[in-house]
Amino acid sequence: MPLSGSLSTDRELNPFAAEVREGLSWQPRKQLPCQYFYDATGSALYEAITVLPEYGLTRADTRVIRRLAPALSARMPTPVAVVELGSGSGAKTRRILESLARRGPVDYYPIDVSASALARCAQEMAAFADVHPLAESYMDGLRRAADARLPGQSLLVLFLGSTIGNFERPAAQDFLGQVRASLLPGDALLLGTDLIKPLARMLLAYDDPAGVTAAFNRNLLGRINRELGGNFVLRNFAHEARWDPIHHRVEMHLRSLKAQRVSIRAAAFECDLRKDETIWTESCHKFHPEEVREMAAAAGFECAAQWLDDTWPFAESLLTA
Ligand code: AVI
Repeated sequence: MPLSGSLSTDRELNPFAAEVREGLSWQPRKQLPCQYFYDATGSALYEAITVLPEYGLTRADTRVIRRLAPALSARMPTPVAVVELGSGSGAKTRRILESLARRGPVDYYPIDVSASALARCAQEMAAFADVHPLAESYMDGLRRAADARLPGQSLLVLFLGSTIGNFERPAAQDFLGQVRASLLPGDALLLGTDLIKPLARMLLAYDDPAGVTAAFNRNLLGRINRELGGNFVLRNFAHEARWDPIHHRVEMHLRSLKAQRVSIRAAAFECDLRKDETIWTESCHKFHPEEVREMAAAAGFECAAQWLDDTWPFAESLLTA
């Protein structure tokens, strides 16, 4: 129950506190926004997830990029600027920049909220491109990079790692439309999407036996405790991954192991959780290759090529404006 304060003012003062309060007041089920997973602890846990044997997504993404880099760079009109949405340290992008750099000078705009990841990225990519790091939201960064475009320069936008799968489907569609609106004919978007695969495989990827994903999920409560003065007792919550067959997504939840009351000082908020009530923390949507092509077409793109990984079904789609 909110104890005080107006939501719009709070959002400006402390967006994290406002979103946590809003999410835990949500009916019929409580939820927390997944973008807050990534504090220093959460980012380190996510790095660990990407090398788990059960989580093949990142390895598949890297394999496909390695394979497509020469063909992709041959297709892009030069000179070219590369804009990466959520670059992290840019490790996967290296191959693409390397290939493009063989054809001429490249401007690279990595966009990420993590200043430390951007600094690492700038250092590592400096050998292949002029790096212009942007610590902004995806769309603000993309607009800024588009505004800085040199005459005759084409734009290649990278949205890798199936991050689009963490958006609700309507939001994903809307996002593609916004990206398209920032591009000109000849520009392109390379979009990574994780594909539907056997159920057991998808669930194990989000509920690994070593418990790394469980720790990643619970860390969201830990972050609320640390940054917002919450009093969540982490051992009172069990990690849960479930498949939603209607929306084609793995959902992550935190199940309350008993009836409990929690309070969050900086959000001026407290709420009760029933035994077995869950807090929905993330959705990881999975796609069919043809669905990606349809979404692209609805956003005004043409799907010029699609590369798939057979070991871990994953698609990289080249969408041209
Ligand atoms: C960042 N994103 C693409 C990951 C995913 O698979 O949806 C986040 C993640 N959550 C749990 N494990 C990985």
